[in-house]
Amino acid sequence: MASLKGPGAPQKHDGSDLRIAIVHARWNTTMIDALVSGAKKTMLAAGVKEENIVIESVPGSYELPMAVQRVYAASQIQSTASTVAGGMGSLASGIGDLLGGSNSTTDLQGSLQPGPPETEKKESQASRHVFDAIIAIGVLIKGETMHFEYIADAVSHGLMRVQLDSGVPVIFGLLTVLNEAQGLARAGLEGGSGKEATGHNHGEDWGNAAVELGVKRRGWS
Ligand code: DLZ
Repeated sequence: MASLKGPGAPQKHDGSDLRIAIVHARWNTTMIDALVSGAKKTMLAAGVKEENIVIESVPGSYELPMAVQRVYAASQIQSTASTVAGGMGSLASGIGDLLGGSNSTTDLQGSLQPGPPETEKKESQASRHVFDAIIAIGVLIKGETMHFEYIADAVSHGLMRVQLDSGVPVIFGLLTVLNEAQGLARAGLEGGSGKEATGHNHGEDWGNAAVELGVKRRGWS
C-alpha cells in the first residue's frame, strides 16, 4: 500500500539545465554518504549533469548555514566575473568595428579574449555558474545534553534565513533523530548497507525537491 506520508509521487521536471550544490556535514559519515548518494541519484535521474552537481563538506551540521551562504555567494561572484569577461569581448569587437577592417578586429579579438562570437556563449555559461538550488545535508543524533536541541534549532533557522535572504532554494536535508537506528532507517540503511538494506533514503526526496525548486524558481524570478 502506498505510504500516507511523504510528498506523493515525484513530479517530473527536466533538470538538464540546472546547477545544484550539495553541502554536507561529515558527522555520522555512514548515513551522510548514503544520503548524499540518494540525492545525487535522483538528480541524475532527472537529467542534472554530473558536472553540474558540486559537493562541498563541513565538519558538523552547525557549520551548514554559513557554508551554504558562502557557496551560493561564490557562485554569484563567479557568474559576474564571467559576464564581465563576456562584456570585454563585446567591447573588443566594438573597438574593432570602429577601427574598421577585418584585420584590426581580429587582432583586438585575439588580444582581448573572448571575441564577439564567444560573447553569447560566455553569457550562457555565466548564468550557469549560479546555483539553482542547494541541498544542506546533516545528521544530528540526540545525546544526553541539550546540545542537540540548540544545534537543531540554530541550523534550521540559519538555513531558512539563508534561503529567504538570498532567494536560492535551500533544501532541508537535516535529519534530527533520537538515536542511530532512526538515522540509519532514514538513510535507507536499516538492516545493513548492502542489498539487505531497507528503509527509505530521504536523500532521494531531497534530490527531487532540489530539481523541482530549481526549475520552479526560474519561473518565479
Ligand atoms: C559536536 C557535535 C555533536 C556532539 N554531535 C553532532 C551531530 O550529531 N551531528 C553533527 O552534524 N554535528 C555534531 N557535532 C558537531 C557540531 O555540529 C559542530 O561541527 C561543532 O560544534 C563545531 O562548530
